Parts: sequence; structure tokens; C-alpha cells
Amino acid sequence: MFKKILIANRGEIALRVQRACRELGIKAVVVYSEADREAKYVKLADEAVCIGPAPSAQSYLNMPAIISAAEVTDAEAIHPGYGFLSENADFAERVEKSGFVFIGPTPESIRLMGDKVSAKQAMIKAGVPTVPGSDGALPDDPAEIKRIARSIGYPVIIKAAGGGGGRGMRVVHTEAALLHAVQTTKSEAAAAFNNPEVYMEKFLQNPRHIEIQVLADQHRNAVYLFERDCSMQRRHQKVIEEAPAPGIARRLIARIGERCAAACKKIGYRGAGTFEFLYENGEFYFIEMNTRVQVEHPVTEMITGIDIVRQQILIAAGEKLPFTQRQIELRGHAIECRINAEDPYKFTPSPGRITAWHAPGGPGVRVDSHIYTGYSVPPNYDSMIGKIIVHGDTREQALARMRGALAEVVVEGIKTNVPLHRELMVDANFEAGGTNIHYLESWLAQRERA
Ligand code: MV4
Repeated sequence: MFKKILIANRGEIALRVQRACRELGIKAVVVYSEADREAKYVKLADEAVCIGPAPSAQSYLNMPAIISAAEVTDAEAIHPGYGFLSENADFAERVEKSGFVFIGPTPESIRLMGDKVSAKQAMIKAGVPTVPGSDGALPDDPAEIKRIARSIGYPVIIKAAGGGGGRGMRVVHTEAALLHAVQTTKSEAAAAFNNPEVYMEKFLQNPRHIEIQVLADQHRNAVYLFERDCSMQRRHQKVIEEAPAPGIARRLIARIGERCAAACKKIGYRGAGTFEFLYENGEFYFIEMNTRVQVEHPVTEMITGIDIVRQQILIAAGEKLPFTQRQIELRGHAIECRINAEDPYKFTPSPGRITAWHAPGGPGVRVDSHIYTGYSVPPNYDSMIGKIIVHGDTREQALARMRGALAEVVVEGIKTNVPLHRELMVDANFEAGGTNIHYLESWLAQRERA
């Protein structure tokens, strides 16, 4: 096992990875920017290295600085967390070329999934159902583009191969708008991703966002850890996640989960990963794969009892998965509310000093957060300051526990979205379960009018 790991991230996930290291008897080295000098994850680490000024480009995205930090501290492996360099194939490659273990998939897997066209083709080959669409990237010939759209049927969506997570897409409702939309998406993609390739899919009007968590080791074992429903989102930022997904038949999840695990074996995937699907009218359609640990991983940990970050580390160290698919059981229901330092109505960021923080507690309540009373939320990074995760025997119990946790929690000095969560937890449609990806934005628009 590793003796020392460097964590190339900040905030709650840097703390989460550190906790997994400690449990395994591994020393944790953290890196931090000048803006994070007073961060809890820095204070609790075994060693900490300042890697640059506040802007991410000069610190958490600074590959030479991070690799140097691993060298001077004699770390053996690097955990990238989520965001920042976590899905950067060049970083994974440089980490390995420098003699460290990258705690994640191979650079080849990251590259394969980073290009949404090659990811989709790999999934089709592996038997994972995808959204009907163009066979690979769109050709240049306008007549051919029109023919493809006609055969798919309008509305269609044009997506950048280099995009993902909602970046670089355009919905097209009529043939009259098609070629202009393709051209615009192409030039935006060339500028944003240095890759003008685009592809086309049938646009699904009212899907849910359901994702499947997988773990794969380096010995051809792969398992799925069921699903998460991440439909409650605003502008591609998830707000609430839960597992299992309300109203979806377990048999259907098992079928799609098995396909995901088989796909992992087929492409030689290793580590934790997430298959993102759109779910509409009882069907699953693969859209993208995330090759990192995700913000919402605790929801899966709560319903399976499996520590995903611990498994990431063990897999990177070459160990075999300690369980088979049959041994993985789904127990109860979990819900996560992301707590953001932002105005709960206008969504403008609200950095600044936290003058009071009281975490909720009690049975089935987990808080993953790096904040403390007196901590200043820097303005330079993502506004998420923590997550409240609850578990219950049933969805009703989980909901009741979340309402209780949100009633207890105190964050003073800055604005947070806690009031928004309190409202959503008593919303009749959320309570019923199974709302789609448009629900939150229409709910907010409705509230705006009221
Ligand atoms: C789609 C779609 C409808 N049809 N693809 C947005 C994020 C990126 N991962 C893919 N996205 C979508 N792709 C087809 N063919 C609708 C979305 C979408 C969405 C997906 C998941 C969660 C929230 C979303 C919000 C708006 C649009």
C-alpha cells in the first residue's frame, strides 16, 4: 500500500480524500493556493505545499507545481478529486511519466471518454444503449447533414465532441435553422475546446438524468453500485441528488448496470467512474461518462456501505475489488443537498467570512464540508461549501431526516442556498419523486412570478 498520497484539490473533497487516507494508514499531502492558506483541509493534512496564487490557472491547474510538490514530499500517488485536473488526460500522463501513480483511470480511458464522439462509439460497441443520432462526427456536406437530421427526426441537438456537462450544445427544431446551428456550434467548439467536431442526437424533451456508479480494478473485475437521480439541477449545476431513483424498476437498473460493468471490462477501465444517462419513457440513453469521483458519491456510499474513495485508492495500488456484484446490496434511500455560498433567490455568489456554523446531526445524517466558524469562503472557486447527506430505510424517512437536518443547520455571515433546499424538501412534486431535468428551473420561474 502507498505510504503517502498527494491530494491535488481543495475544499471538501480534499478533506474527504484525506479521511480515506487516514483510515488506510496513508500520510496525506495537500497542495493549496494563497487563498486557501487558512483552509481546514490544509490545517488537518500531514504536510501542505503552497503551489501558487489564488487563480486556479496558477495553482490547482498548475501541473508542474503539483508534480514538484509530489516530488519534494516523496508522495507515491496523486488523487485529483473532482474538477480541476481530474479529467485531464495530459495531467494523468505527466503524473505517470514522473513516476507517480495517478489515482484514476489510464490517460487512454480519460482521453476516450473526454471526446464525446469516441466515448459514444465505444459504448455502442460495448452494448450500452445511446441516444439515436449521427454515426460519429457530422460530415461537412450540408446535404448530408440535412439527411442525417431528417432520418433522426426533429428536434435534434448538436453537441461538441470536446464539450460535455452542458457546454457546447444547441437544440434545433427545424431544417431551416439546422446548418446555421451546426456552423455556430462548430466555431464555438473550435474556440472553446480546440476541436471543431460536432455530432447530432435526437433531442429528448423531458428526460431525467440518471447515472450509474461503477468501480473497476486492474484485474478485469468491474461492478456497478446502482444509480443516482441527478435531475434536480439548475444551469447544469446539480442541486439535489438521490439514490435509488424513484419509480424506476430494479430489474431495469440491474440490466443497465450490468451493461456498464461489462463496458468497463471491454474498454479496460480502472477506478471509479460514472455512466450518465438520460431516462425517458422507461428507456436509458447513454450520453457521457465521467472518469472521476463525483461530488454526489456519498449518496451511493450511503445506500451500499461502500467507501468509494477508499476503493479508488486500493484499485490504484493494484488490489482486487473486495466484493462481487452479488455481494453488493442496496439498503434504504439517500438524499444529498449541495450547500452553496450564494443568494438563494438570485444565485449570485456570496463569499466572505462565516460567523457561525452549526452542523446538523443525528441518525443517518452525514455532513461533508470543510467550513468552520471564522472561515472565509474565497471568491476564487466554486461556491459549494459542503453537502448534507441523509440516509433512511425509506425515501420518506430520508426526506424527514433531510428536513430535520436543514432545520438544524446554521450558516451565518454569508448567504447560502439552505432556504431553497428547505422549500424544495416540502414541494409536493419533489416529494412524489421522479421530476425531470427541467423541473427546478420551471419551479424557480414559477416562484419568481408568485
Ligand atoms: C441532451 C438533452 C436532450 N437530448 N441530449 C446537458 C448536459 C450534457 N451532459 C447533456 N445534456 C443534455 N443532453 C439529448 N439528446 C438534454 C440535456 C440537458 C440536461 C441533461 C442532464 C441534466 C440536465 C440537463 C439540462 C439541460 C439539458
